[in-house]
Amino acid sequence: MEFSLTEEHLMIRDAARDFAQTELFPGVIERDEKQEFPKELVRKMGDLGFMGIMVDPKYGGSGMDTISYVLIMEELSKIDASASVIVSVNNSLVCYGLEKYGTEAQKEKYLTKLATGEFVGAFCLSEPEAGSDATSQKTTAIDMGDHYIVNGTKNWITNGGRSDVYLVIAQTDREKGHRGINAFIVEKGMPGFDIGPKENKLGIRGSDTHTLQFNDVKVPKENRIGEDGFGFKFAMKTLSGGRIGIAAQALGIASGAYELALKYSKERKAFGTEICNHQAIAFKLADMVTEIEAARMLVMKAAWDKDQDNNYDFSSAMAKLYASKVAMEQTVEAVQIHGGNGFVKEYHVERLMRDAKITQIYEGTSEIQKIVISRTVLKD
Ligand code: COS
Repeated sequence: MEFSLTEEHLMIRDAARDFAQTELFPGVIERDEKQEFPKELVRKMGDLGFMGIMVDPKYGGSGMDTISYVLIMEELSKIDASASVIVSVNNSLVCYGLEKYGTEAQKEKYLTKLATGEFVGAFCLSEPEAGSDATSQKTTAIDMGDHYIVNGTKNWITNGGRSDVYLVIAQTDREKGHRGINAFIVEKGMPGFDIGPKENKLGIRGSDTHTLQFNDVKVPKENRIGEDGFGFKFAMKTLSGGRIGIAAQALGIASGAYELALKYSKERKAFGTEICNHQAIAFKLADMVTEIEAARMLVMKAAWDKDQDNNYDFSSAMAKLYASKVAMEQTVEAVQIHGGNGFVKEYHVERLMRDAKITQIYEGTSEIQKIVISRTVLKD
């Protein structure tokens, strides 16, 4: 058992904290209000190596471990969960998927640019009728010999209007069920690939979420990822790592709200003393910090499992389930500690509360995580 972070981890965490405070913080309220994608900040995160954290340096990545990834995600998410979801999707759904399962040619062509932040990536699994029920893909990819013809609609796609590379899951052979699903690399601008309107969201409003339309899009065969029929397993394996990123995002949202609440409680006075001196508030802080630390342990365990090459389907599902619950509950508490000010944008906690909700929904709802967890414990 080793609970301490290495010197290198501490340096990485400090660098992410510094970036979040100095670069993300200044415009975060405005970006949330205007639903503005942080284009320039994404470029800066690319320069810092945050867009390809775990990618091998030979493909332009930072070559760091998953512990480093969650440390960065936590720090970014304390300040701006819209920026951190861009990082999470690019790293754990797109870069990881390509590095682990892509061909050398695909890595050369796409991963090298995604890992540096020159390109941004999106992961396209959800459909109007296939969110949790991910095997029910209606999008089709018909095998035409040297290419596929893709038709269908994808929903709620993060980075949807801002990506250069889209990993698209589609059904090639319906008879084969989930074994007839494939994953493809679709490039922005391919004829027949259209980006629909942007969603007007409750939270993570600075991230860019769209419906995507595929009308007879011709995708070369060399853009298929893995063997024929590997697409559903590709999606599941990739999402297991994605869930570690979202769990770390939830942890960051919760700890960001806690830090604000702690500071506020030491400044705000009521009944002749700072409100932290009232047990009603002190006990809330005690619960918050305990819950957040428990979530941190689960997030770190899942990251450690991935770094050790252990199976992390189970630990990532538990980390996401628990950290997202903590994020939702503790951001509500942070608003409560702030009282009337908590309801006002300038105090930041209302945004964190709105941002927390999505962590219980995307990359597998809490109910899906319970399916994964319960199936594992009931398996034998
Ligand atoms: N790694 C590798 N393979 C996996 C896997 C994983 N983590 N999870 C499932 N599979 C495989 C199974 O082994 C099975 O393959 P075989 O039949 O060859 O053994 C196949 O995938 C289908 O699995 P299963 O029968 O369990 O499918 P279900 O339809 O019951 O669905 C859940 C399984 C619910 C876990 C899956 O659909 C899921 O994760 N849904 C949520 C998707 C999601 O996160 N959506 C959000 C979109 S991204 S924002």
